[in-house]
Amino acid sequence: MQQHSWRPVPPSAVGITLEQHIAQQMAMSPGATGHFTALLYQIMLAAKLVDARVRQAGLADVLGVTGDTNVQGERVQKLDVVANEIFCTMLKRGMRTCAIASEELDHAIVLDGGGRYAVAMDPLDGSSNIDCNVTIGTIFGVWRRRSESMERGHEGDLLQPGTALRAAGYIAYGSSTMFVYSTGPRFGVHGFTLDPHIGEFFLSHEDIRVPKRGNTYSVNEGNSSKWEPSMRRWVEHLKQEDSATQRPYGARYVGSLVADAHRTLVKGGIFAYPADTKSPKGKLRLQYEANPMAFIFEAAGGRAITGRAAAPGASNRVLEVVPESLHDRTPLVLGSPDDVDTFERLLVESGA
Ligand code: AHM
Ligand code: MG
Repeated sequence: MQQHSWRPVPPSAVGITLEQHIAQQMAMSPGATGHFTALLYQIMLAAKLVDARVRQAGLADVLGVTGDTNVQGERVQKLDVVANEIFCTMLKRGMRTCAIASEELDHAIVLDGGGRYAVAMDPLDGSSNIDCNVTIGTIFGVWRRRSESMERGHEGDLLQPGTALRAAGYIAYGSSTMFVYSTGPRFGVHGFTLDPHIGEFFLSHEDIRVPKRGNTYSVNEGNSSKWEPSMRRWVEHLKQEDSATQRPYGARYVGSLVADAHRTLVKGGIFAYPADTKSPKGKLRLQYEANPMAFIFEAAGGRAITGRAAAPGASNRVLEVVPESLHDRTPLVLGSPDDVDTFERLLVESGA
């Protein structure tokens, strides 16, 4: 029988919508005021709007190069630009946000109005996959603002480490659309599938736990000539025969972080985007790609590290990296705890 890494939804929970789930989590949080709940509603609404545009891609002239005009003479926008506008507009209108960082924007948007939360997002990640109908996604992280006494938000509200995240999640626009989120290890990680007929997310993956070990690895091996030798040794190790550890591992790489991370979360295994000679700091962005995913994986019992062995007395958890600027990059290795442990052990043995 097939093993699932999430608890099958009990009959009582069937029919729970994402909105109801968020409300129930709020009811379990003493002192909750509703601001955080309202913010999550805005993110959910933006996700539905982006989903509608993704499903029309190719029909509605949203593919293509920014600056073109369509047959009606209107400006054609790239889907990632459209997604950014949708998320920013919903967050601004929702009045709960004081600062927004986006992969699409050079600078933070800081807002008046006393919103209590700062949101960092990649509104449509996996841009190389947009034009060829492969899964893409939105990634978001939510911090409580630092500038409590000020009316206007501040860029510093977005420059907090992942350990301070209050919530994180992603939306995968794939064969179905899924909204996966967590408000921390105490509340777990939950996945909702969009019913496209009525436009509502329903709980489909309750309390997702990443399997202790998997049997797939996910890395852009085309970059291996640019890797450190320890990375190449790790991949060679995964390809060796050893039935006790289910090796050789299978290779799976979509090139959309949301798709690769989601598969790893549900089925187990390991995903890595290491530093290489082309990207010495890694490719993925700390605040709106790596940190939200690290938060989700840790809440689901997995691990997320920077891909380097920890120095004595120091941590290599992604969540503990102190950001210096909005668009910082970091190497990222995440997945099943045993698989990340093995990665780390081989790194240490190679003296890396
Ligand atoms: P993007 O933000 O420009 O879309 O790039 C991020 C994406 C991730 O989704 C994915 O993990 C990675 O880049 C793939 O990079 P590569 O094509 O170098 O393998
Ligand atoms: Mg991205």
